[in-house]
Amino acid sequence: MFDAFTRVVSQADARGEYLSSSQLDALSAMVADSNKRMDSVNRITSNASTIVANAARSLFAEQPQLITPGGNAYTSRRMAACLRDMEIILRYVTYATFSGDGSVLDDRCLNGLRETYVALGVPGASVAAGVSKMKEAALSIANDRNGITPGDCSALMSEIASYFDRAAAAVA
Ligand code: PEB
Repeated sequence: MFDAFTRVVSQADARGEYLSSSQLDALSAMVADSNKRMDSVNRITSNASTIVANAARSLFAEQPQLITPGGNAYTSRRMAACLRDMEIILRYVTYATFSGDGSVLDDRCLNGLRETYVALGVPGASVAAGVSKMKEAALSIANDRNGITPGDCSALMSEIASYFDRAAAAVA
Protein backbone atom coordinates (compact mmCIF):
# COMPACT_ATOMS: atom_id res chain seq x y z
CA MET A 1 0.00 0.00 0.00
CA PHE A 2 1.47 3.28 -1.19
CA ASP A 3 0.60 6.93 -0.89
CA ALA A 4 1.77 9.59 -3.32
CA PHE A 5 5.04 9.98 -1.37
CA THR A 6 5.96 6.36 -0.73
CA ARG A 7 5.18 5.45 -4.34
CA VAL A 8 7.73 7.96 -5.60
CA VAL A 9 10.26 6.83 -3.01
CA SER A 10 9.80 3.20 -3.96
CA GLN A 11 10.21 3.96 -7.68
CA ALA A 12 13.36 6.01 -7.04
CA ASP A 13 14.78 3.32 -4.75
CA ALA A 14 14.14 0.62 -7.35
CA ARG A 15 16.38 2.60 -9.70
CA GLY A 16 18.86 3.57 -6.98
CA GLU A 17 18.26 7.24 -7.71
CA TYR A 18 17.55 10.39 -5.73
CA LEU A 19 14.13 11.98 -6.13
CA SER A 20 14.06 14.02 -9.34
CA SER A 21 13.11 17.68 -9.38
CA SER A 22 9.97 16.88 -11.35
CA GLN A 23 8.94 14.37 -8.71
CA LEU A 24 9.62 16.92 -5.98
CA ASP A 25 7.63 19.55 -7.90
CA ALA A 26 4.68 17.22 -8.27
CA LEU A 27 4.65 16.32 -4.58
CA SER A 28 5.12 19.94 -3.63
CA ALA A 29 2.09 20.90 -5.75
CA MET A 30 0.11 18.17 -4.06
CA VAL A 31 1.00 19.53 -0.62
CA ALA A 32 0.18 23.08 -1.68
CA ASP A 33 -3.29 21.91 -2.75
CA SER A 34 -3.83 19.56 0.17
CA ASN A 35 -6.71 21.53 1.73
CA LYS A 36 -8.77 20.76 -1.38
CA ARG A 37 -8.05 17.08 -0.93
CA MET A 38 -8.96 17.10 2.78
CA ASP A 39 -12.14 19.07 2.11
CA SER A 40 -13.18 16.63 -0.62
CA VAL A 41 -12.56 13.60 1.58
CA ASN A 42 -14.44 15.26 4.42
CA ARG A 43 -17.42 16.13 2.22
CA ILE A 44 -17.68 12.67 0.69
CA THR A 45 -17.20 10.97 4.07
CA SER A 46 -19.83 13.05 5.81
CA ASN A 47 -22.34 12.43 3.02
CA ALA A 48 -21.50 8.74 2.55
CA SER A 49 -24.84 7.29 3.57
CA THR A 50 -26.75 9.71 1.32
CA ILE A 51 -24.43 8.91 -1.59
CA VAL A 52 -24.90 5.16 -1.12
CA ALA A 53 -28.66 5.29 -0.53
CA ASN A 54 -29.38 7.53 -3.52
CA ALA A 55 -27.13 5.53 -5.85
CA ALA A 56 -28.78 2.27 -4.76
CA ARG A 57 -32.29 3.71 -5.12
CA SER A 58 -31.49 4.89 -8.62
CA LEU A 59 -29.83 1.56 -9.53
CA PHE A 60 -32.89 -0.42 -8.42
CA ALA A 61 -35.21 1.98 -10.28
CA GLU A 62 -33.25 1.32 -13.47
CA GLN A 63 -32.72 -2.40 -12.88
CA PRO A 64 -35.85 -3.54 -10.97
CA GLN A 65 -35.08 -7.19 -11.75
CA LEU A 66 -32.39 -6.99 -9.03
CA ILE A 67 -35.02 -6.62 -6.30
CA THR A 68 -37.67 -9.03 -7.60
CA PRO A 69 -37.62 -12.76 -6.66
CA GLY A 70 -34.50 -14.33 -8.17
CA GLY A 71 -32.74 -10.94 -8.31
CA ASN A 72 -29.38 -10.64 -6.61
CA ALA A 73 -30.55 -7.93 -4.20
CA TYR A 74 -33.83 -9.75 -3.41
CA THR A 75 -34.41 -10.49 0.29
CA SER A 76 -33.32 -8.02 2.90
CA ARG A 77 -30.16 -10.04 3.57
CA ARG A 78 -28.90 -9.53 0.01
CA MET A 79 -30.11 -5.92 -0.07
CA ALA A 80 -28.10 -5.28 3.09
CA ALA A 81 -25.03 -6.98 1.55
CA CYS A 82 -25.40 -4.82 -1.56
CA LEU A 83 -25.63 -1.54 0.36
CA ARG A 84 -22.70 -2.64 2.48
CA ASP A 85 -20.61 -3.43 -0.63
CA MET A 86 -21.33 0.00 -2.09
CA GLU A 87 -20.36 1.61 1.18
CA ILE A 88 -17.11 -0.40 1.34
CA ILE A 89 -16.17 0.66 -2.19
CA LEU A 90 -16.94 4.31 -1.40
CA ARG A 91 -14.85 4.09 1.77
CA TYR A 92 -11.83 2.79 -0.16
CA VAL A 93 -12.27 5.55 -2.74
CA THR A 94 -12.02 8.07 0.11
CA TYR A 95 -8.82 6.35 1.35
CA ALA A 96 -7.31 6.50 -2.15
CA THR A 97 -8.29 10.16 -2.46
CA PHE A 98 -6.74 10.96 0.91
CA SER A 99 -3.50 9.10 0.03
CA GLY A 100 -3.32 10.44 -3.51
CA ASP A 101 -2.75 6.87 -4.67
CA GLY A 102 -5.04 4.05 -5.77
CA SER A 103 -3.07 1.15 -4.35
CA VAL A 104 -5.07 0.90 -1.12
CA LEU A 105 -8.23 0.59 -3.21
CA ASP A 106 -6.64 -2.04 -5.46
CA ASP A 107 -4.96 -4.12 -2.77
CA ARG A 108 -7.63 -4.14 -0.11
CA CYS A 109 -10.88 -3.89 -2.03
CA LEU A 110 -10.74 -4.59 -5.75
CA ASN A 111 -8.22 -7.39 -5.92
CA GLY A 112 -10.26 -10.59 -6.41
CA LEU A 113 -13.61 -8.78 -6.18
CA ARG A 114 -14.65 -9.77 -9.70
CA GLU A 115 -13.99 -13.44 -8.88
CA THR A 116 -15.94 -13.09 -5.63
CA TYR A 117 -18.92 -11.69 -7.51
CA VAL A 118 -18.75 -14.38 -10.18
CA ALA A 119 -18.72 -17.05 -7.46
CA LEU A 120 -21.70 -15.42 -5.68
CA GLY A 121 -23.67 -14.78 -8.86
CA VAL A 122 -23.64 -11.01 -8.17
CA PRO A 123 -23.91 -9.19 -11.53
CA GLY A 124 -20.68 -7.18 -11.84
CA ALA A 125 -22.10 -4.82 -14.45
CA SER A 126 -24.83 -3.81 -12.00
CA VAL A 127 -22.26 -3.15 -9.28
CA ALA A 128 -20.32 -1.05 -11.82
CA ALA A 129 -23.50 0.92 -12.60
CA GLY A 130 -24.01 1.55 -8.88
CA VAL A 131 -20.39 2.71 -8.52
CA SER A 132 -20.80 5.11 -11.39
CA LYS A 133 -23.90 6.59 -9.74
CA MET A 134 -21.89 7.06 -6.54
CA LYS A 135 -19.23 8.81 -8.62
CA GLU A 136 -21.69 11.39 -9.99
CA ALA A 137 -23.11 12.06 -6.52
CA ALA A 138 -19.71 12.23 -4.81
CA LEU A 139 -18.27 14.58 -7.43
CA SER A 140 -21.19 16.94 -7.27
CA ILE A 141 -20.88 17.09 -3.47
CA ALA A 142 -17.08 17.45 -3.51
CA ASN A 143 -17.21 20.06 -6.28
CA ASP A 144 -20.03 22.14 -4.77
CA ARG A 145 -18.92 25.77 -5.02
CA ASN A 146 -21.01 26.85 -2.01
CA GLY A 147 -19.42 27.43 1.37
CA ILE A 148 -15.80 27.23 0.25
CA THR A 149 -13.07 29.48 -1.09
CA PRO A 150 -13.48 28.94 -4.84
CA GLY A 151 -10.48 27.54 -6.67
CA ASP A 152 -9.54 25.20 -9.49
CA CYS A 153 -10.36 21.66 -8.40
CA SER A 154 -10.42 20.09 -11.85
CA ALA A 155 -7.31 17.95 -11.44
CA LEU A 156 -8.45 16.63 -8.08
CA MET A 157 -11.96 15.91 -9.40
CA SER A 158 -10.56 13.88 -12.29
CA GLU A 159 -8.32 12.02 -9.88
CA ILE A 160 -11.34 11.16 -7.68
CA ALA A 161 -13.34 10.17 -10.76
CA SER A 162 -10.50 7.85 -11.79
CA TYR A 163 -10.77 5.90 -8.51
CA PHE A 164 -14.49 5.30 -9.07
CA ASP A 165 -13.77 4.34 -12.70
CA ARG A 166 -11.10 1.92 -11.53
CA ALA A 167 -13.57 0.28 -9.13
CA ALA A 168 -16.27 0.04 -11.81
CA ALA A 169 -13.84 -1.41 -14.35
CA ALA A 170 -12.60 -3.97 -11.83
CA VAL A 171 -16.03 -5.59 -11.52
CA ALA A 172 -17.82 -4.79 -14.80
C1 PEB B 1 -17.46 -8.22 -1.21
N1 PEB B 1 -19.81 -9.12 -1.28
C2 PEB B 1 -20.49 -10.22 -0.87
C3 PEB B 1 -19.58 -11.12 -0.24
C4 PEB B 1 -18.33 -10.51 -0.28
C5 PEB B 1 -18.51 -9.27 -0.91
C6 PEB B 1 -17.02 -11.07 0.24
C7 PEB B 1 -19.91 -12.50 0.32
C8 PEB B 1 -20.02 -12.53 1.82
C9 PEB B 1 -21.21 -11.76 2.31
O1 PEB B 1 -22.34 -11.97 1.83
O2 PEB B 1 -21.01 -10.88 3.15
N2 PEB B 1 -16.67 -7.85 1.05
C10 PEB B 1 -17.28 -7.20 -0.10
C11 PEB B 1 -16.27 -6.17 -0.48
C12 PEB B 1 -15.16 -6.32 0.33
C13 PEB B 1 -15.46 -7.36 1.29
C14 PEB B 1 -16.47 -5.18 -1.58
C15 PEB B 1 -13.95 -5.49 0.25
C16 PEB B 1 -13.04 -5.40 1.22
O3 PEB B 1 -14.71 -7.76 2.22
N3 PEB B 1 -26.07 -7.41 -5.23
C17 PEB B 1 -26.76 -6.76 -6.20
C18 PEB B 1 -26.13 -5.47 -6.52
C19 PEB B 1 -24.87 -5.47 -5.67
C20 PEB B 1 -24.97 -6.73 -4.85
C21 PEB B 1 -25.83 -5.37 -8.00
C22 PEB B 1 -24.40 -2.99 -5.74
O4 PEB B 1 -27.77 -7.16 -6.76
C23 PEB B 1 -24.04 -7.12 -3.90
C24 PEB B 1 -24.70 -4.19 -4.85
N4 PEB B 1 -22.72 -8.63 -2.51
C25 PEB B 1 -23.91 -8.28 -3.05
C26 PEB B 1 -24.88 -9.23 -2.60
C27 PEB B 1 -24.21 -10.17 -1.82
C28 PEB B 1 -22.84 -9.77 -1.76
C29 PEB B 1 -21.89 -10.48 -1.01
C30 PEB B 1 -26.35 -9.24 -2.89
C31 PEB B 1 -24.79 -11.40 -1.17
C32 PEB B 1 -24.85 -12.49 -2.20
C33 PEB B 1 -25.42 -13.80 -1.67
O5 PEB B 1 -25.10 -14.17 -0.52
O6 PEB B 1 -26.19 -14.41 -2.41
